[in-house]
Amino acid sequence: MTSNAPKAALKDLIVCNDEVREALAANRPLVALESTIITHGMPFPKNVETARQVEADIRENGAVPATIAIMDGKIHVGLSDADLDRLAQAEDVMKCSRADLTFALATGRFGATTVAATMMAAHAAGIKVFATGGIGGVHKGAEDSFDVSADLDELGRTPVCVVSAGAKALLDIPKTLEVLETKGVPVIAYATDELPAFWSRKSGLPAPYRLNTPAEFGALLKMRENFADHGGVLVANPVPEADEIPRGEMAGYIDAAITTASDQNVTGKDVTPFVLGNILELTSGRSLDTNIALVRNNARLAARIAAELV
Ligand code: PSU
Ligand code: MN
Repeated sequence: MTSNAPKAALKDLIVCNDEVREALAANRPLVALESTIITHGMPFPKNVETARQVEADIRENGAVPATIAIMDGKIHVGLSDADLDRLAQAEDVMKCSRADLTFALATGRFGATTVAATMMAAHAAGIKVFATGGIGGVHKGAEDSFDVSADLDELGRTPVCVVSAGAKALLDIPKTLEVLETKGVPVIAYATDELPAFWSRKSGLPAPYRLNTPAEFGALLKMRENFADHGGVLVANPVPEADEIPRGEMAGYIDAAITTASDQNVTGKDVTPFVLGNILELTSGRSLDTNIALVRNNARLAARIAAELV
């Protein structure tokens, strides 16, 4: 007789590499990394170079990196150099958010994990801190398209600390903040009063909260563990000044890229990769340099926060 009881927990689908397994067993600090940024956020070969560089940044700051991707029907936590190369160069890698994970796993497809799916995997593996570039959020025009990233729901339900450079400025940031508040997600800027906007240090919006040191984030996350059902925490870490593209300048590129996306009927999960690629062209690659700088900056902070939790 077949039973409807769940057969396996998500953690049974997880394969950790040796370094991650040992770090978990020894309670050493770990930082999860997503893979959509590699496959859908940056062009080859800068994507692999950046992925390796970010792993090195995490190590230099005292933590173990755990890049997450779907391969051969398993959720891989911690990738070998060979796996990272395969992923970065593979042709049709699925962009996997919560809705896509089972399909990628069941069909054995290559899947890159978004913020949402990376949070799910990190939590199942026992990793509390995750570094990314910018989270997905409420898209401009969402009142018509209903395009709201699953990242926001995941932040509302899964207890992982996500270190970002804020929401991507191509989103409707005020609406994104409203949804995060509704879902009970604390949004805390690092050492600034203004919410950063990915490529730019400023968004024109005050940050809901501010903390100034990794130790303060550590204390907050430990407090949060008393509320296990309270979901994630979003850290908003501004891109270093030397690497930013100021908000006024970005606004023109973003508007142009969104207009092109809508003229070409790009919808749904293709919107974010398309707009990022278009902005890269419009800025002759400068947006990519900024993107790399902010991801590295987030990785360093995430490692220092993770070190506070062990
Ligand atoms: N930040 C980047 N590049 C990216 C993304 C974020 O700098 O490619 C990805 C993340 O994986 C994020 C996803 O979770 O875009 C959001 O996509 P969507 O809006 O379709 O949910
Ligand atoms: Mn979407």
